[in-house]
Amino acid sequence: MKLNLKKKDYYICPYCFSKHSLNDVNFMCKNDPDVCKNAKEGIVLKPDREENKNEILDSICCRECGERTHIKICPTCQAELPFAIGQYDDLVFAVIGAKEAGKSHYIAVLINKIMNEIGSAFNCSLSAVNDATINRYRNDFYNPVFKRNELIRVTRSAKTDSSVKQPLIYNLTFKEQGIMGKFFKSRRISNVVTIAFFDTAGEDLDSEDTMKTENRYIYNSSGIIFLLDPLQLENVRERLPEGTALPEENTKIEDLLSRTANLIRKANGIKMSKLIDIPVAVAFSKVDAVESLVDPSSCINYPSKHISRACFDLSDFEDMNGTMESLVRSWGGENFAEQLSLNFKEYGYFGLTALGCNSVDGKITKLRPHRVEDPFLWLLYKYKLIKGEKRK
Ligand SMILES: Nc1nc2c(ncn2[C@@H]2O[C@H](COP(=O)(O)OP(=O)(O)OP(=O)(O)O)[C@@H](O)[C@H]2O)c(=O)[nH]1
Ligand SMILES: [Mg+2]
Ligand SMILES: [Zn+2]
Ligand SMILES: [Zn+2]
Repeated sequence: MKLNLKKKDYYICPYCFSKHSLNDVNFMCKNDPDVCKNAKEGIVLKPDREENKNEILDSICCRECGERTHIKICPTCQAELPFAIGQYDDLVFAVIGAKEAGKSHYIAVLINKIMNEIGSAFNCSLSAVNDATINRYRNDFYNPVFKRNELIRVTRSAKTDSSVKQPLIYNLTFKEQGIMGKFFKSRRISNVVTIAFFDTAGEDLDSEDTMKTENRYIYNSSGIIFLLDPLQLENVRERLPEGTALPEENTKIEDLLSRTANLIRKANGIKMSKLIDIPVAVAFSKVDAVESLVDPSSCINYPSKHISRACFDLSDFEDMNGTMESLVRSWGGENFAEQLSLNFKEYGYFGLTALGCNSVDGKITKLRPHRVEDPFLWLLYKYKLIKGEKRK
């Protein structure tokens, strides 16, 4: 089965997830506060709804100062909406995993990879939709890892730090492949999707109640990247050489998975007899730390060829999917694997490392990301945004 992106006649606010018809959008005047009372007091401007059809209004004029404004505001939560809201399809990707599973580092490295390498291979480009995304990515993700070689700090609970609830929102714009093939790139746009990435604080995934209020994006998501820390698995902890630094034991992965599945079922009214159709990419994070337990000839030790082949390499995926699933099962994740197949229609197993090295005193010793793009490309493939090919 493949999922289809359909043009919608509504939009969903990426902050509060309320659903609105396309003409239900408010504006905010951004004139100099000394000039305009509406701008100074942050008065919400409501356009006349009768007049326009069910399509997104691009701008309106402020009734106080007459300035035209393009700043759109969600009628429910008053957050500033992405400028292209309602014009494109949107995908919400949630990265979940227990505390310390490696979510924040994964997001830091993945977004950098998409910006720098995926674009040229797939004739697309990723651009932040607002300053909040640019600033948050730079300050909380990019700067520590890429500029200061430092570990990112623990993500704080959304209950105490509301910035955690703010997604990183990007437009992924695909350009038409020119008739002359790869060398002459067309500038015509063939597709745009808005992608919101949510980083979650592992501690917020410890109770269904918190998930329901603080992590609404999970049950509204189009794809889930579920990170599994191999260092949390009993069989791995026992087999690693003595003296290996191990993180504290956190939430059991099968508990987190069943909590996630229950939440999605309840919120969307999906019966137990039905499978959930949100694709789930299950990925071992930190595979660098368990290198000694993996067969040296395993596909996990080779880089994936999706980017160099400029397609989703289905043969590589099949190898990895099989290898990783059997590792999950043999390392004590039998129950997890069963639960996954009993709840979700579409899933794949992956293995990756964001850092590719251990850290010493909070410093990243040698940054060497490996296979971080695989789950993301699989999701794009599932949504038919990139094509898949078997090895010839
Ligand atoms: N060896 C290795 N360690 C990693 C890697 N990624 C993360 N780590 C370690 O795991 C710790 C936790 O990583 P985070 O990305 O902060 O984990 P998180 O899932 O965001 O954790 P919370 O924010 O608490 O939910 C880091 O401080 C690193 O010590 C990796 O690729 N390899
Ligand atoms: Mg984190
Ligand atoms: Zn909203
Ligand atoms: Zn004004």
